[in-house]
Amino acid sequence: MPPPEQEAAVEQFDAIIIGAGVTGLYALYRLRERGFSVRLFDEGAGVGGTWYWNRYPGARFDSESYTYGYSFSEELLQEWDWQDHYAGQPEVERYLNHVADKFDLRQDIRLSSRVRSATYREAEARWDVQLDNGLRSRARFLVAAVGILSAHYVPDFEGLESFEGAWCHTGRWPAEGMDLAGKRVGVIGTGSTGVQLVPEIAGEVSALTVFQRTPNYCVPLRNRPIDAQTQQRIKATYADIFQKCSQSPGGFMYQFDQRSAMEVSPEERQEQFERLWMEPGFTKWLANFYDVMMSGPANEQYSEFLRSKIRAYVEDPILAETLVPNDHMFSSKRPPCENGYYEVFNRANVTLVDVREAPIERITPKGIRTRDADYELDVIVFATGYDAVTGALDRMDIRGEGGQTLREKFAGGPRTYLGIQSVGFPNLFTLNAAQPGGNYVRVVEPLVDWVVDCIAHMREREFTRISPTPGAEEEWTNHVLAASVAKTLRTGADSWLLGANIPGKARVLLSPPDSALEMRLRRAQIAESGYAGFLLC
Ligand code: N01
Repeated sequence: MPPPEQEAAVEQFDAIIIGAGVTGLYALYRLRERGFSVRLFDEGAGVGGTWYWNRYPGARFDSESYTYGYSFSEELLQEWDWQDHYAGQPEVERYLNHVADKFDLRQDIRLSSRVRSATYREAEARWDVQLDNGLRSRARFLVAAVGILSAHYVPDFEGLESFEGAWCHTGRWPAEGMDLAGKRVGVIGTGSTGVQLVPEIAGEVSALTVFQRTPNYCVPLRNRPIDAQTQQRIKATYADIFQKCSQSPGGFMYQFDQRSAMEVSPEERQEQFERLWMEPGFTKWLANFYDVMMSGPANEQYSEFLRSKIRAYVEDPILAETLVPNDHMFSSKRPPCENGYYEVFNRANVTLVDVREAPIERITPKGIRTRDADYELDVIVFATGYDAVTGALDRMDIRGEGGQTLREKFAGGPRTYLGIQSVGFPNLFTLNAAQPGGNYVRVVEPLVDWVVDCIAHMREREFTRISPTPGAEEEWTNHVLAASVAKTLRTGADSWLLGANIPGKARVLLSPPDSALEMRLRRAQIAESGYAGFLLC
């Protein structure tokens, strides 16, 4: 217990939110609208979460801007002009700042405020939250809106501290930028981030060395500016756009072609593959034959189609083969959307290093040493991804009933009910573990609405504590574990979704295995039934 003078300085709220990304901002808006007192803390010096931190050149949406924006305010929808079909980071950050200003959210946000610990005080059924600077606050409800991909991961390469040049992780790209002009730059990682970054900087640097461990199926984004007429049409049809998104499994505005790729003639199949190839964004994935998204011959056909596209882009056939994925199938990971990625490897100043063939052994003062060679570099960029979902929770010391830590509880993967709550951690909502993959804001808005309705329901009934039943948690966790070992496309690749990118991390699905649509319907049923599977008292 802190001494009484410190105790008096502890601010009290109905809810504390951690994270000022798209989820946290919306949760703040909704909770305040319902009359709750709220405080939101974020480590960053600005709002935006992912869109604040990921300032690397090329960072951009892979969902259409107008399907990603918030849907809750018609005024916001009508006044905001998206510039690009797939907005770049600066535009998205401007948008989220506009939202924070428009809805007067900043008064309840404390930036540059990293949460160090959160401790559940059983006698009061309240969470005690402490920041790095020692400031403490307390609230009945704790909403962890810490993001799926926010705990950036730098592999533990020996010798990094000896490197004489500059280095950074893409998820911590400095606001003032990195000085890359005329430099010898190494990029480690060829996931969505590396694939966006590489073509943006290739023309600016003197030499670019790309260290690839696993090649991906990258598809052309085909971004373009939104013209005035299209802008008008988008604004007039928002209701229709969001309706379409709400009916699709992942919150995108596309529906699968209900035909199997294998029931049409080879010519018709090829014609559709080629036609979709010329279209923007995820149409190639989500408006394709439905079975392209399932293990089996249709997926094999499409994977082979994409391999042929990669081979056509890259002039040197041996280099092309290094860029062609062979160890996993299309759609087992979210496909990176590219803008000139493959063509970059035809440039004289770009080198591809296959680190599966010759692994990185260490960082030296002058650059990177692989098993086969030394690469002299002025700058190293780590596009090496994230300790997904649990990483951001683990970086805080969250303690529930009996002093149990969430870190221990989630050591074998999240043990939750619906991803939302865990036994032993009452009144804590882990929103980042409850988000199925998909079009982020479309997935998050209904989830936040559900949690805020639940909190309002508790206030109405004068309940002070909510936690899952042990049976509900057990059943859900088993459901996730079963999906984690089932032979599906999703489990067929070593991705962050399974924790497979972090050495020693349990291989378990980190997001609900069910689609966003299924999760929304399931949550609605649970709320209607009086929150079956939860104990409210
Ligand atoms: O991270 P990743 P990301 N030695 O984990 C490599 C979203 N996103 O930041 O594949 C050598 O996918 C690693 O190799 P491997 C999107 O959902 C969206 O790129 O593990 N290499 C891989 O190549 C995406 O899925 C957008 O063999 C090492 C790379 O680093 C998610 O974020 C834009 C290594 C990491 O790829 C994550 O994408 C960007 C090592 N020790 C991201 N460790 C949009 O378009 C790791 N790698 C909206």
